[in-house]
Amino acid sequence: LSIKLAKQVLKGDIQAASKLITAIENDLPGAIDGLDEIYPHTGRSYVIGITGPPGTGKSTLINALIGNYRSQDKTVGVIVVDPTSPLTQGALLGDRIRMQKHSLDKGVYIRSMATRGCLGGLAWATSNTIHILDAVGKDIVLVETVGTGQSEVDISQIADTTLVLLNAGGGDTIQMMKAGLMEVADIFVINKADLGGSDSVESEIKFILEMKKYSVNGWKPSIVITDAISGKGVDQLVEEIQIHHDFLIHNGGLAKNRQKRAKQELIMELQSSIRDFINNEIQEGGLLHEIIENYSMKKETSKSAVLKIVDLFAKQSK
Ligand SMILES: Nc1nc2c(ncn2[C@@H]2O[C@H](COP(=O)(O)OP(=O)(O)OP(=O)(O)O)[C@@H](O)[C@H]2O)c(=O)[nH]1
Ligand SMILES: [Mg+2]
Repeated sequence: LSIKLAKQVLKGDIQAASKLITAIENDLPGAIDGLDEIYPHTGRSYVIGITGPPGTGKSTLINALIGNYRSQDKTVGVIVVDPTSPLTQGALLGDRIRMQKHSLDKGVYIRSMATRGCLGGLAWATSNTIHILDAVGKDIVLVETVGTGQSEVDISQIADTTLVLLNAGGGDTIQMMKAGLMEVADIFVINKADLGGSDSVESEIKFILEMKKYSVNGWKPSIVITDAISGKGVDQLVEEIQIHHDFLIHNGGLAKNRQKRAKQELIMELQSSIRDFINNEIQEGGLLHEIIENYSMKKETSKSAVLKIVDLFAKQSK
């Protein structure tokens, strides 16, 4: 089923994409086969991560960015990652409302993702959702995560360009530094400029950047001031994103980052397959059960037990 869906995704069928994403989210058997089908065809989309403290205007800014990219005739996919799903139904609803303007536009696809049980599951599902939106033909994929420092999804590992949003006042700069967001920003966005105080935050960031000499592979993070509601500064932000994109292309950073990302994805995949194998087979009657029993009765050495288990894992993975 997933392979059939994947083939439709490659033809640009967004409904098939949506179904495949659901299969991934629910970890349905065979979903991996669908991903394997599309993987060779990915790498066209440009992935932009938007993170920052809660309420800084990430969703509102995404709404403005969608407008800008659509006016350039680029298609857009949006993933809103919500690690605390059951508690924030309201927030999800809010995201929808803030991006509502674009909900009827066929060139825009918006998806919220929430945690499903196992650790690392969200990062895995998010990466694969990006692949699916890429394969279905979205030019730009925007990924929103809340940057609290304990976020399950490290956006800078996933995105080509990472935007860190903050506001004037409210101590966002300090919060941001604590959360380790200072290091991940390719572009700092000081949003809610209409409320004033942006200039002093800009000086603060410049000062910290100067002091710490942060640079991501030779890129010196830039700073853009926006008012996401009126859209002021958004054109300049899009320009800065383009400059960063060109920088990455020019020095080979884009390909390098993506290779690094692919390696991490495979490791995640491996970890989750091993975890599933253990969880499924450790119960009574499972393949692992007897070997472990034998080891506990000293009928088996640890070395031979491990070799047998690896062998079983290999057979089962086929
Ligand atoms: N004055 C002003 N308000 C803004 C601006 N951008 C966003 N807001 C408001 O700030 C509030 C939060 O905006 P969101 O876009 O939901 O912020 P968010 O960062 O996505 O929030 P979470 O997803 O809950 O972390 C909303 O009431 C927005 O209308 C801005 O540039 N100026
Ligand atoms: Mg939001």
